[in-house]
This record gives sequence, structure tokens and C-alpha cells, in this order.
Amino acid sequence: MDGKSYKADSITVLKNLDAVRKRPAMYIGDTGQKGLHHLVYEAVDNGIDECLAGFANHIRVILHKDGSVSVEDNGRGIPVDIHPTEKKPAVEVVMTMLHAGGKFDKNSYKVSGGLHGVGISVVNALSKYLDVEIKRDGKIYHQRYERGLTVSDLKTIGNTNETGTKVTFLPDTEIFETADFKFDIFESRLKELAFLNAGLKIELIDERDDKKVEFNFSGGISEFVSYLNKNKEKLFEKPVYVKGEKNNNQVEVAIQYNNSYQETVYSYCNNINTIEGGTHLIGFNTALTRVINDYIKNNKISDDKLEGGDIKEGLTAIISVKVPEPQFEGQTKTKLGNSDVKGIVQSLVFQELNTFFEENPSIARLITAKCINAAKAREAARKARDLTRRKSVLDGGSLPGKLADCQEKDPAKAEIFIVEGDSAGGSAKQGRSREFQAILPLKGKILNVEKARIDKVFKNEELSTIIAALGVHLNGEMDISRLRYHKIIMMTDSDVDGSHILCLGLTFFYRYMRILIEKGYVYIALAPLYKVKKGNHEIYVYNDKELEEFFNKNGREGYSIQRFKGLGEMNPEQLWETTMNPENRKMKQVTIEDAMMADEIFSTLMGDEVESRREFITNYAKEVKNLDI
Ligand code: 0RA
Repeated sequence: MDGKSYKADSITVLKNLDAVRKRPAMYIGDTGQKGLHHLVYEAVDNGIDECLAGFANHIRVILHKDGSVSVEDNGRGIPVDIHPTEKKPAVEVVMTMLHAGGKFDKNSYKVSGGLHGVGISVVNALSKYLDVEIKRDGKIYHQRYERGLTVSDLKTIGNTNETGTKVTFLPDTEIFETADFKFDIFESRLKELAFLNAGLKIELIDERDDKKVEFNFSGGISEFVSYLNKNKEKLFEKPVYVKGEKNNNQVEVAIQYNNSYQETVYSYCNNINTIEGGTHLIGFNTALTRVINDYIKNNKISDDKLEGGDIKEGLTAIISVKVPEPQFEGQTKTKLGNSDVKGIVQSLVFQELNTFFEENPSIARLITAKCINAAKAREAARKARDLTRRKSVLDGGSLPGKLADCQEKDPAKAEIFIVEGDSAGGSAKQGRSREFQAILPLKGKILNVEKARIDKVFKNEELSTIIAALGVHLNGEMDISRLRYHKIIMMTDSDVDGSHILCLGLTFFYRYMRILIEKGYVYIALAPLYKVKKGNHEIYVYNDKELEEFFNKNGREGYSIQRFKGLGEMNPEQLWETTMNPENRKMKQVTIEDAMMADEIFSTLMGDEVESRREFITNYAKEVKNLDI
């Protein structure tokens, strides 16, 4: 090697790594928690590529006590021979030169675009140190780098009859805002990867607190669908699985219906969740709609023509494609753009599903019946919506009779309390400040919107009363310009029943009026649990912790305790003083996370899982009670 070209070489490396270290976000998205975890995914992706090429079936991720992480695979091992033009071991070229990985790449499903696939050299550049250990040709090789620069020659450090690659690196705290790897974040992504790559064994070991999980799903995406449907009542037992390949594009689809009304469809390209969908998803939707419409027509089941929405009720599906040159588009680069993929997915799914329907007529009947039902409900919902709209106040209808409205007409200053039960409703009406506080007592239980379709929502008295009182319309994008109150306060007993009603209410807002939560308009009233009294001195206590603290401070001597079992046990003045008066009250503003949690009770824990639902609600009630606001 002549001196000149060697020098030029080093300068390129420095320039490259400098670019990565100067603008890390350009390569890994950000330098926060997400970017930090992305480093590991980048290394894992390399191992997965080796698996997809058929040379590895095992990946191990180890989180070490010192903050470093190892990613290990049992593939062929990164080549170590001297690179013909760079005159360095191939592994050193891969590790120190941007985008050098592709040159060696024999496997065609590399991920490009998006955030993945930037290459292991980026991980190296952003690590305080990186050790690579390669088992290959009977030997164990090792090389070390610091902040991307080579600090030791590639050396043989032992013999072995195994093959594989192990990289161990410590993310550079000069670059990253956080260095704390989260086990849970890795767990869910690695589990997803194991589902998406049938037969691949992935281990996650956390040496920091002796945790270990292992994923290996021989059933691949079929098992993924079964997992998503595990707490649901299935229309048929085994997911339908379709697999095919055309022009080097691999397609896999797994489908199962459950008896809910929700759609759970995830699409992937090259193991990346295409959140914004794309051509593979369009191909799938078109094929499924066509198969079902054809079946209905050919078997004279109905004259209805079903739409996309009708065939998706209760559908759980995974669509996974592996594409040689993926084009990722959209705002977050998670929309697949390759136009040929649409036709490939569509014709494969159409063909295979048609065959499945012909060979399994009883299942085909169940699916089509459910879809026809959905279409009828869609029509009923349209009619019910029109009716609610006509009844609603701004279209000349009247406010619900049960509503005790306030005088204030400016929504920004007006509040509505949605109160459980007539007796508490009565106290609230007497105790309120009628100037700006409206009361809407609910008699019955709120409908569980998970178990009901939108037409039932409009027919449900409690829910349609809420909709009418708020003055909003429920169709598609909600128009909140006519919303009558900017504080919507749920006031329920803090027992299991009350929490149940609260959860149902939040679920309803989350599903149908999410914007109200996003705007911060929804609140939970917190009523006191105890009144503690000594002579003329009395105070209200909102939770057990507070009570404990009070007694620790003041002693118990001479105090009497009254426990409020429900809102109804308080007289109007007490209710005003403790729970409604803006000066003293404690309210919890509902966040999207709260609502999601409530929603989850009724989606994932629905139906048969009564026990876990009960447990969740009791815990939730506890949590709300213990909030220190
Ligand atoms: C290119 C060629 C060969 C292996 C690899 C890349 C490889 C890269 C990584 C990164 C992490 N684990 C890996 N395992 C393998 C093999 C060339 C040959 O053996 O002929």
C-alpha cells in the first residue's frame, strides 16, 4: 500500500464518522431514548438479515451491568479477509465506513429508507467503544474501536468450531441524553421480530437485574394473530395463513375474526411496522372485500354489497411482505410505496382465500354473516345519527329533560357534572353553583361500547343524553365548535361500581369523542373518602394515605371518623364544599393514557376474562383514590 492512498482512506473514515457524530439524528432519528434503543435494533437487524439469508437462527441480546449491550448471532460471521481496495479486514471496513455493509451483502431483503439499515458503522461511531468478536474458519477474531475509530488490529484470540458474530458496545454519553436501556421496550420489539420471522429464536438477557425472556414462534404470524386474539371469542379456531412469492417479493398473511367490532390489522415491510399502510395493505383490503362479496353473490346469501369497513369488523390480521427494494413514503416514512406489491398481494390473497372459502363453507358462512350484519348496522347507525342530529338542540330540538343546565353560555366558563345515580344527582343539583355548573344525572349503566356497535350507541339512552347535553355531533371528524362546556366532569362513587361506570364513560369518550380528552376537557371529580372530626373541628380526607398522614401528625385521640360509602351520603353543602367548589375541589384531568387504559379493560380484557377485568377496575379505582392533586 502506498502512503498516499492510505492517508486518503483514513481521511474518508474520519469525515464519515464526523458527519455521524455531528448530526446523529440524521442517522438514528434522535439522541433520546428512541435513538438509544435504535442502536441495538440496528445491530439486531444485521443478525436478522443473516437469518433471512438462511445462515442463522438465533439472536441473543444482553444488557450488561455497565450499560453496554451485546448482540450476538450464530450466522456465518462477518468476513475478515483483506478487502481488495481498502486493504483492511472486511470487518473493519464494515465497522468504520458509512454504508459499507451493502458491498458484501448477498441477501436482498435489506431494509433501506426509514430509520433502519443505516449500517453498523453508525452504531460504532456513536459508541464510546465497540468490540466485535467473530467466529469463523475455526478461529475467534477480535477487534476494538472507540468512537468509531480503530484502536486495535484484528487479532485471533482463540479457536472454535462454531460460527457467528458478537458486537458489544457502550453508547456514548457525549451523544445520548440518556443511557438507560429499557427491558420492556426491547421485549416488545424483539417479540414482534420473533413473530415476524418464524423459527427465529431471540433471547433477551438483562444482567442488571437477572431477567431473561426467550421468543421462538414456529407458527410465525399465525401465532401473532392468535396472540392478539387470545382474550377474544374467535369465529374459528385456527387463523387462515397465506404465503407466496413473486419476483423475489415474499408475502405472508394471517387472518382471524373475533366477535368484537374492532379492527386489529398490522402491516409490515421488511419487519418494519408500516403504520401508514401502503400498497401491501391496499392489495390485502381489495382482495378480502372481493372474496367476501363474490362469496355472498355466488352463494346467493344476500344482495348487499359490502364496503371495506364492513369486512373489517372483528378482523385481526397481519400482513407481512419482504421486498428487495422497498420505498418508504409518508410523513413518518412508514408507508410502503412499491406499486407492484399491491397486485402481488392482491392476487395471492384473492386466490388463496377463495380456495379457503370453498374448502371451509361453514367458516365462510360465519364470516360473511358477520360482515352482512356490520353493513346493516352501518345503515342503522346512519339513520340513528340523523335522528340524534335532528333532536339535538342546535337543530331546533331540546336539551335532555334530565339536564339541569347552568346560566353561563360561554363554553369556556361552563362546566357539566355527569353524576352517577339520581340521589347523588339530587345533592349535586342542590349544592352546585347554578351560574356555571350544569348537572346531568345518569340513571342506568353506561353502555359498554366495546360490546356494541355505533348504532347502539345512538340508541342507548344514557349515551345519547350525554351527546345531546354536550351539544356535539358524532360523525367522523367531530365538530366541537358547538360544545357547550369546556369542563366535562365525571362524578362517580369511588367503589367498584363507580369505577366501572367511570371506565365505561372514559371508554366512550376515548372511542367516540377523543378530541375532548386531547383538548383536556374531561375530568374526574375526586370526592373525599372520610370526614375526621374532633369537637367543632372537622376535615375531609381524600384517601387512605392522607388519613394515615393526618393521624401520624395529630394522633388519633378524640377523633371520630366518618367514611363516605358514596356520593349520596354527603349532603348538598358537603358535596359542594369538598368536590364541586373550584376553590377546594380536587379534580383529575383525564389524559389520553388514562383513557387508553380504561379502553383496554374493555377491549383486551373483554368477555370471558371477567376476573382480570374486575381486578383491573379495583386497581384503577385505588389509583384514582390515591391521586395526590
Ligand atoms: C456479508 C457477508 C457474509 C456475512 C455477513 C455479511 C454478515 C454480517 C453480519 C452482521 C452481523 N452478523 C452478521 N453475520 C454475517 C458472509 C460471506 C461468506 O461467508 O461468504
